[in-house]
Amino acid sequence: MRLDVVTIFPEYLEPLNVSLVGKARARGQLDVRVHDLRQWTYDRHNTVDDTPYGGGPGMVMKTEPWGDALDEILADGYETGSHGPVLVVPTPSGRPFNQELAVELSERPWLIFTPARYEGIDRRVIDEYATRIPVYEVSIGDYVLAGGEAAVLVVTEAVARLLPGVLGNAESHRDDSFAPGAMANLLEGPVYTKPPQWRGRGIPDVLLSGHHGKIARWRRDEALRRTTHNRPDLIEHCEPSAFDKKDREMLSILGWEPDPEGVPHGRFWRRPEGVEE
Ligand code: 6GU
Repeated sequence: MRLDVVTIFPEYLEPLNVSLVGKARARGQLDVRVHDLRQWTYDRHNTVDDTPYGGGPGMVMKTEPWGDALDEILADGYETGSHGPVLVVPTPSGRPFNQELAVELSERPWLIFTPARYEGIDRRVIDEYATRIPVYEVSIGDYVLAGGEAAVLVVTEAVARLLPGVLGNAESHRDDSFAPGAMANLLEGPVYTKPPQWRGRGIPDVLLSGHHGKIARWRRDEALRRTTHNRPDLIEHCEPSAFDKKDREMLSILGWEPDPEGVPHGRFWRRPEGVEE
């Protein structure tokens, strides 16, 4: 996979030399090219921004540097045999980045990222390239970052670990909490390793029992418990058929009720805190 990143802060992308992504690059599984947007400025001050039409606070990134950068990168890629580029535009107003989108992007041979600073990029740039190649405007969560570079690191790591041969074990993603098509998207429960005692704290007995069935059940119960606590929305959106008899027993203990009157599609529902029957 080829990755191009165009930014005014190339140093911000240094972490792409480290760990999983760095190793994938060293092995030749990822061809990462970070470009300084100011290469495509031609004035004395290397200007990349200007005031917004219509007024308002902040600055907007100018069309010309982005257009020249993207034209040159696309031409270079095509000349050197790359194909099927997509543009990934990090923005807090994008669609939520999730595991499904990570899988979709991991299936493309070439991603071009355009992390912006200031109030974003002049809209005409995105509209122009959307007539040529697929464009994904993505947000990594409901908060505002000062720029898209951190989002590029997030998306790159989520995508790179899905590439064939990048993670050690091909089995490892099937169980990911948010693997598409997982029966139920539950959060994973706690994990433990040696020593068996630490500061007076032991390991749950079941994990030392060697009883694989009981261990699997315990892990599932802990996943249901943690998901109830941290992401109740995931349980509310689950198809009830994702839950077996033992799941339902645990869900009941955790306060969930199956198929209550008035809940669409027969999903699980939990009485809001402090509301009595
Ligand atoms: Cl992709 N960019 C910025 N600037 N802020 C964000 C974001 C992206 N995703 C969430 N917040």
